[in-house]
Amino acid sequence: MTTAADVLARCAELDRCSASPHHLERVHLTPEHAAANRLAAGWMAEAGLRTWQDAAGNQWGRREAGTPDRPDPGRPALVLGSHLDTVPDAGSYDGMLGVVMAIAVAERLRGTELPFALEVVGFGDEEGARFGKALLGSSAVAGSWDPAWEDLRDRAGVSLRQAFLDAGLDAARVGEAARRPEDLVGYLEAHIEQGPHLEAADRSLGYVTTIAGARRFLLSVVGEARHAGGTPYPRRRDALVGAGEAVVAVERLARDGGCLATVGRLEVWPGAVNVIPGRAELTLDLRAATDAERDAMWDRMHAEIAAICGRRGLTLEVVETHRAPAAPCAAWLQQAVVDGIRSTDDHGADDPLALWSPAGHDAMALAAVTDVGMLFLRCADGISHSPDEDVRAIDVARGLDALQAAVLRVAAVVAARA
Ligand code: HGY
Ligand code: MN
Ligand code: MN
Repeated sequence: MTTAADVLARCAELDRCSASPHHLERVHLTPEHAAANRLAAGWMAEAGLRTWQDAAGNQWGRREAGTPDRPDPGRPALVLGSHLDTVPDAGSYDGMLGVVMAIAVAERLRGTELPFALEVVGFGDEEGARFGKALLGSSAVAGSWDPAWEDLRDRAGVSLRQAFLDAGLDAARVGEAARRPEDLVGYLEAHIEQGPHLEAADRSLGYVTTIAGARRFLLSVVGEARHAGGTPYPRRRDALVGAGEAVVAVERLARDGGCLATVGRLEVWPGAVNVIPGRAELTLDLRAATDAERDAMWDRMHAEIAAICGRRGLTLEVVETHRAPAAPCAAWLQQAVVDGIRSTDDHGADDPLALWSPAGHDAMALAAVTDVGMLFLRCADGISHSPDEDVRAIDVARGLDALQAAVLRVAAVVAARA
């Protein structure tokens, strides 16, 4: 039986599939992504799953309903999984833990009769780190693909369309990755919390009620490059000072307005010590508990940043690079996860902790095509999107037991419907 130690060892093995030997970085449709898919496929096959890579670059495994000796082929599938891509300089568990736990649960249930097929998926791009648009892999599966995304370019200027070709895929065929609602029972994702609440409550596990919808933008502040010595202040249109004032306003508005906004990247041109910056580009990631709160906050932020630029003689260019609606977890799958947690010896397991997720997940894309549920695991100090990401073996052990019990709870519900 696959143990928590096996899961942690596999997450460590996946760390080797990286763009750099010095830090973990694995983005969509790269050789390291292909290597991670091959590793996951090998573990899926060892768990008795048939494996394939879909037209969007996601890695899949499937066992049929019934039992290995008496399969009931072609039944709708319960899908377990998460993502295999990472942010730059990532931790080992955001995404990968959920994929490896899903494979472990499939292996544990190998001989168990199920009224549905069981599938495991490793999505190829949840973070959006390469092309700016997140959830590319799961959006393809949900049938939400936008062909305009194929013109998106990474920082080296490679288009998504070309990246498909480089990976041996064809963007024109991405529609083949879409799944029909009638072929799916639901989707369950185990994921680290990426926040402090489980640790504060001294719990291994929690269940997710809803996943916040994020909007992401690329804001360009345009001024005028001029001589740092010869240009008096009244003649300056300094793009960096304007962008800096905007960054501080973003934090103030979000903090006062109960939202979460982050400027993750700021770039300045021409970037010379003795030149007043003529252009500054900053990314904005904006989230809130509801889409309405998020959208109202964007309107306020946009107006204030525009006013800052106006006062400074700067122009503002706005490109929205990503938008995902908030996704509620289906009540019956929340209940299955609750029952799963209750089956463990977690602290407070008789009354599992409900959490909304400010972090985005593939489940929010899958919610467009099937019901979704999520199991959260404690992570050290709530840290994520950092090499300091860490999980305890006991939490992974309890998570495996809870996910396995949740699958069996779903099986009981589905069997009762028949
Ligand atoms: O950004 C997020 O919330 C997720 O980790 N992609
Ligand atoms: Mn992430
Ligand atoms: Mn994630």
